[in-house]
Amino acid sequence: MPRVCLLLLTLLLAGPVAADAAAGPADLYAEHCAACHGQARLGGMGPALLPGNLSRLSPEATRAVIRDGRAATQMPAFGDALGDEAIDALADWVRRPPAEPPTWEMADIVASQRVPHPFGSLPDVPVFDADPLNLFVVVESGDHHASVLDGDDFERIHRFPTRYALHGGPKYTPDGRYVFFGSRDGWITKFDLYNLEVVAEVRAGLNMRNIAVSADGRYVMAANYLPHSLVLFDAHDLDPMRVYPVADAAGESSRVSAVYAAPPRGSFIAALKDLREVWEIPWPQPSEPVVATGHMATPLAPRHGHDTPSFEVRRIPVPDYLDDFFFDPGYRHVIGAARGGEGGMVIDLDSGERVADLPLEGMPHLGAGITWEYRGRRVMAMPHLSRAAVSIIDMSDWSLLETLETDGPGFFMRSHADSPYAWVDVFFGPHRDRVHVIDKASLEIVETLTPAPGKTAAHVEFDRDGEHALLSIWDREGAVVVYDAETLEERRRLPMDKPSGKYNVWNKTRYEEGTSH
Ligand code: DHE
Repeated sequence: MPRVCLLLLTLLLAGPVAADAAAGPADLYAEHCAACHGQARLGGMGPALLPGNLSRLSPEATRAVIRDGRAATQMPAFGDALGDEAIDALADWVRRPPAEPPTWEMADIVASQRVPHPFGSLPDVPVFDADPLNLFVVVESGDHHASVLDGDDFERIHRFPTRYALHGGPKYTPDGRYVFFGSRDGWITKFDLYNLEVVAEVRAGLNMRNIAVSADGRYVMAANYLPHSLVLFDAHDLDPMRVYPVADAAGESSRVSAVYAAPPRGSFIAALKDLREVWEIPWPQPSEPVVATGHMATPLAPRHGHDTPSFEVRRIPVPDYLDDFFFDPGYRHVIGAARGGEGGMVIDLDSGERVADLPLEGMPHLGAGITWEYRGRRVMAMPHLSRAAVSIIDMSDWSLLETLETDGPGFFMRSHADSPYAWVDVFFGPHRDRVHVIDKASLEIVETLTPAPGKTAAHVEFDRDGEHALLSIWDREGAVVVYDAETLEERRRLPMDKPSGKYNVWNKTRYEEGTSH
């Protein structure tokens, strides 16, 4: 039974009266919240619960989240289990600063680093016969492991334990040899896919959002919720290079929503959660002497639109907070949305101007967006986290082209340039065991699959040639189901422990249009 369900069951059995009468807020926290948010409120599977991280949440909204849960997260509703009094006390308590303010500074980061296999010390030849560019890494969130699959015959090559609660997509070096994982509690793990070994690890923060790897594979940037920072690493052995405290000119600090690599710009782009700014941080270009690497698989275009020195911050003021965002393929525009907002906005990253508003009510999941060519123009499509719909936007004028009704709100969407179909899951609601297949030419749902009745089906990833689509059965007794991407027939079913995301080396390193980056 999933942990959240166990928690709920315990709460339901305990009942509201017992919870109200017996316990103070610290005890309530220890009993109901600590498993996900950490004993010291520093975050774990759930975010840190400290005043600095709750600044955008009013006291009433804090109570509402505890009572009703939070859409599109693992946060359950405690309204039936805790009485109003207990909820008020808990909401008030998590908004108070802890006796010892948590810190995680450069010295802590340095002390956390371990390098079992320094860069260059392991053989440069894969220990397996499979095509190293068609491997899949599958994150199994049930028992915190990852599997490496051969993308041609779908045999499992290796399975290894990961840090607790990995979240977000692992990121590859451009040659596909190394993959970097990020965990919610701040660990970055570098794994050598040729030798199937963890080669370096470091803890970037206490509560991390995600990581990005520069297009030349030389630098890793980590985005943190706690502390409010970005941290730059040399990718070779994960040596920390620089901590960027994230604050505006007045000293107001912010969590980082996420950081991404923008190869055509030669920079990292970070969106901030509590400040109306986007940060752009360029990495050194090939002509600059600091880059000395044999890993340059992707030629870099010269930077455009700015002349910020390497590793310095260019601040781009934006009209609203960006909780969730997406880039056009040229990385000229960022398409962003605030979680509580009524739509999205398009911002020109060179001028910083808002060039369009997008009519996207119902929490568009922009991070899951994909694009394709449709009748001579590029369109982008995304599911909504609180609406049973997929929106399709014409990127030539940012108009809404189509809204497809689905069987429930979705989380992930996927395609491949060589596939006629886009896949979207139904992640929430009674039909969470269904997945829709959309014809990219007619913009219609042409098939709805139910691979394991009663179990959540989510997150698709294609193989290198777009011939197979792999889908997760998101359950402790789950599986990765391999479909023929053209006939939509099932080819194989590989048992796995709550497989969440799957990441194909070729599609990721080639920035394939149908997948996440
Ligand atoms: Fe995620 C990616 C944010 C909840 C599973 N999620 C991401 C990314 C961000 C993000 C910014 C992109 C990171 C990257 O790849 O570099 N996720 C958020 C949230 O803000 C949200 C809604 C609340 C939160 O808890 O932080 C959230 N995410 C979840 C879940 O509840 C999911 C379903 C289960 C889990 O593991 O926590 C979940 N998120 C994922 C996965 C990806 C992801 C599997 C990678 C998708 C990909 O294909 O790249």
